[in-house]
Amino acid sequence: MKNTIPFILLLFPILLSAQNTNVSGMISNAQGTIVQSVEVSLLDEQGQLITTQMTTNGRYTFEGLPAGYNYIIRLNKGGTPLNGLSTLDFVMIARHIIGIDPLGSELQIRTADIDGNGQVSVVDLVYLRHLILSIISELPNQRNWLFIAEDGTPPNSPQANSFSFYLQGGSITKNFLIQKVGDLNDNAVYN
Ligand SMILES: [Ca+2]
Ligand SMILES: [Ca+2]
Repeated sequence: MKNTIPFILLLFPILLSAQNTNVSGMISNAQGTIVQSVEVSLLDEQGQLITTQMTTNGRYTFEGLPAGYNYIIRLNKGGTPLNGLSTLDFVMIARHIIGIDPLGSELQIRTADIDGNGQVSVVDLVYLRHLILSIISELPNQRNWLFIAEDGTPPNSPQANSFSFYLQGGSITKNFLIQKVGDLNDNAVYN
């Protein structure tokens, strides 16, 4: 019994930090505009859904999470697949493929990679053309938006909008950039 109280005092900061283990963040686009109505899901490391919420004023918060585990954040947003897509985007991707006007940034490359296979090719152009001409009504894997973690965490696969991380304790911030797949000139409506 004599040793119990110091032991509890020793544990107290750990218990306190476990209770305050939160993950929160902001979703914005490349222009810095906060983006509403993004569905943010929290999954355990086996991929089982723990909880899901929609962003409020571009922000999500998961509170009171047990520390010392791996988690997955999965992001999604609804809306029409054609949002922001036109022949101008088609031309920009085509010019990249034939080497006239290569796309510069990683964000642009990932935006042009419509089927999400990790490279920009004629296949991506075919999907975009078929969508614009209403030959297809959805992009491959119904993947209309892509997300990039501000802290550089890579997605779990090139196609995935899910990101794994280890929660050590305390509160962490995970902000994400959202971009419409295929929208190279960035004229999609976000909100
Ligand atoms: Ca591709
Ligand atoms: Ca566009």
